[in-house]
Amino acid sequence: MANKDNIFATPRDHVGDFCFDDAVADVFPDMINRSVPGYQTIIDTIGELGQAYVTPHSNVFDLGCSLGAASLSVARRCPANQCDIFAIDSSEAMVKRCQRVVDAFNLPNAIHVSEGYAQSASINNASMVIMNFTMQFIAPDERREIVKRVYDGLNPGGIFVLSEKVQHEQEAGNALINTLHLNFKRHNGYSELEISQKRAALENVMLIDSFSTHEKRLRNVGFSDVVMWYKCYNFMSLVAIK
Ligand code: GEK
Repeated sequence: MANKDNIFATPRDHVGDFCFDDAVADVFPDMINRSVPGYQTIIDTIGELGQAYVTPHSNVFDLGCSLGAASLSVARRCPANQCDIFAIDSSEAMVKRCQRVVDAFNLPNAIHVSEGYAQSASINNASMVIMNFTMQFIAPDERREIVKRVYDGLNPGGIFVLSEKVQHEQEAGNALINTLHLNFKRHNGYSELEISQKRAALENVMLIDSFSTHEKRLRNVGFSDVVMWYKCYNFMSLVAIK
């Protein structure tokens, strides 16, 4: 069973910025499942998209892979030896555990795990690039450049799966989706203290855009279509097609 996330359960005098350290990596599956509505559906669908779009002898990049859930989903769904999957994360704690997870399975497609920044990943011969809730942790002024690099590294017809927490552009609607998400977290057993301390920890670290900001950025670098295939409260997943 996954370790329970109670990182923010006790009162803190000072809440520092959130970081992906050993404590977070140890409870990550529980944390993300109780915080992101539909996380497992998104992971399963990423595998299904891989099955449909990954072409023979191409590369797949999973930028901000954490423990490798999206990479594993693609590795399992694609025909054997179809692709090389590069799972990259900037957190040493995540990468160490991700490597352990990958080593524990005999997978039909290779997953190469490495520590690094999405900003400097060398993306080439890609039929699929995944950023599953990673862009939101990257400085807003660096986002366009990453999207451009993803576009340039994709083969024609390749896809970019971008999942993000988003804000609604009008205040009333934004309050509505935030409240629904808050209730989702309460329902999943997070206390008011945990919710408020985590919110404070993420305040300077997770900076979210609206759907239209993402869409404009993707179209601006050249993606021919942008499909929002998933949305629940303030979480969405897009597929941008080259
Ligand atoms: C999943 N995709 O389970 N470059 C690379 N990695 C980064 C960067 C960066 N610049 N900044 C943050 N990260 C995963 C879930 S979690 C989402 C992704 C969440 C990494 C960070 O270390 C963490 O592992 C991941 O992005 C974000 O499908 O915690 O809400």
